[in-house]
Amino acid sequence: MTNLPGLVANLRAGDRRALAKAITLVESRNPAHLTDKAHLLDLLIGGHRPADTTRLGISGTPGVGKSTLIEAFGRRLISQGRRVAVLAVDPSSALSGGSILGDKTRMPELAISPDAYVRPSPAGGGLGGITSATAATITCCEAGGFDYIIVETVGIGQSETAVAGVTDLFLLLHSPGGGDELQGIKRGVMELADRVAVTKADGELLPAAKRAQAELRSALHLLRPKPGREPTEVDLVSARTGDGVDNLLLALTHQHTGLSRSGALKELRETQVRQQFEEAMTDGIRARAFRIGSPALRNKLQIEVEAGRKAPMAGAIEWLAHEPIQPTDRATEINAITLGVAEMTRSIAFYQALGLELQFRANDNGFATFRHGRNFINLEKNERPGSNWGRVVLFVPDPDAIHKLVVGAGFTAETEPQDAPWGERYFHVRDPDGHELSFARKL
Ligand SMILES: Nc1nc2c(ncn2[C@@H]2O[C@H](COP(=O)(O)OP(=O)(O)OP(=O)(O)O)[C@@H](O)[C@H]2O)c(=O)[nH]1
Ligand SMILES: [Mg+2]
Repeated sequence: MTNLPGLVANLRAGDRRALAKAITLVESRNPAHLTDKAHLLDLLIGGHRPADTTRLGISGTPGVGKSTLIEAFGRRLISQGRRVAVLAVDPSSALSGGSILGDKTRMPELAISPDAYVRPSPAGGGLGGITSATAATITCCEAGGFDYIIVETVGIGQSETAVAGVTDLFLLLHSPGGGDELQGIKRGVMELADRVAVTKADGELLPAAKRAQAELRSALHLLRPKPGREPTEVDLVSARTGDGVDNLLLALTHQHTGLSRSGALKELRETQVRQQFEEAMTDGIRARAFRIGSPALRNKLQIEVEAGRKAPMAGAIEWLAHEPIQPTDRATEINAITLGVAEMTRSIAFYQALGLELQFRANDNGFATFRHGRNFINLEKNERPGSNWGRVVLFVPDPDAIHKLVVGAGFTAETEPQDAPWGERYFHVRDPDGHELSFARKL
C-alpha cells in the first residue's frame, strides 16, 4: 500500500523519483494496483486543472528523425522557460521487450536537463490500452510541473490513432524519400496530422526533401481538412542544421494558441477524456466477460469452432445465450453464518452474554437466529457428528444462475433452487470438504 497523498505532494514539489514512481504505478498491468491507480489519478487531477499545457504528438517511420527533432524542439522550449516531458509510445515494445523510441542518446541535452523528462512508455495493456496508459502518464507529468508534453510514436498505424487521442496537435514526419514511401502512408494517418514536415532537408538530401514536400502537398490537397482547422501544411526541416526548426515550432505554437482561443482545445480535450472513459469501460467489461461463466462451455465451443464444426459467430452467440450476462457481484454479501451446536440452550446463553440480540428461536430448540449488525449468526442443532460446521449464507442477485454454474461445472448441489417460507429463494451446495454454502436472495 503506497502512501498516495505523500507521493502526490512529492510529485507536485518536483521530485523526479516520485514522478517515476507515479508513472510506474499508473502503467502497471497488475489488477491488484487498480484501486491505487484510480486513487492516484484522482488526486493528481483533483482541483488542479493543468493551466496551460501543450500536448504534441510526433509520429513517423523508424529513423525518420523524430528523436533528433524533439531534442532540437526541447532545447528551444526550455530556453523559452517551458518544462518538457518526452514520452515514447512504442506499440511493439510488448513484443520486442524494449523501446526503440525515446532513445536518450538522440536527446543528449534533454536526457540530462533538469527541465526535461524523457520516458519510454509501454504499449499499455491495462484498461483502455495505449491511449489510457499514455493519458495517465501525461497526467503525472503535468502534475509534476511539465507544461510541454511531446509524445513520440513510431508510424505503424495503430499507435498514431492512440497518440492523436491524447494530444492537442499531431505532427507527422516524413523522410525525404517520395514515391513508394508516400504510397505507404495510410490515408487515415495523413488525416490525423495537423501538420506534416519533411525531415533531413539538408545537404544532398535537400532536393529529394523538396520533391517529397511537393508530392505531400498535392496528396494532402485531396484530403479535406478537419472541420474548423486550416488545411494541413507541409514544412521542410533539418534538425541537423537547424533550418526550419524555429519556424516549425512557431507554427505549431500559433496553431495551438488558435485552438486554445477558439475554445476548440477545450472541446477536443473533453472529447478525448470521454473516449478514454468509454474505452476503459469497454475494456473492463471485456476483461470481466472472460472471467465469468463456465470455462467448460467456452472450451467446448472453442474446440468445435477450431475443428470447423461450428461457425465462430454461432459459437459466440451460443456462449452469450448460455452465460449469465451480469453475474457481476455474484456474492453481494455474506448474509449469515450458521454454526452447528451440540446444546442449544447453552449456546444461546453464550451468545446472549456476548450482547447479541436473539431474533428467533424455534420451538424445538433446533434453530436460533441472532442479529449481528445487518447480518445474522444462526445456531443449528448439529446433526453431523464430527463437524461443527453449519453453513454460510451468501446473498446473490440470482441463485438460479449460480446453481446453473455449479451444475454446469460438474458439481452436485444439495438442493434445487426453491422458494423458502422465510421469504428467500435459495439452494444449498457443499464444497469438496463438506462445508455447506447457501446461495440466496430475498423474495
Ligand atoms: N541529415 C540528417 N540526418 C538526420 C536528421 N535528423 C536525424 N537524422 C539522422 O537520422 C537517424 C535517425 O534519427 P532519430 O532521431 O533517431 O530518428 P527516430 O525517428 O527517432 O528513430 P526511431 O526512434 O528509431 O524510430 C540518425 O542517424 C540521425 O542522425 C537531420 O535533420 N538531417
Ligand atoms: Mg526515436
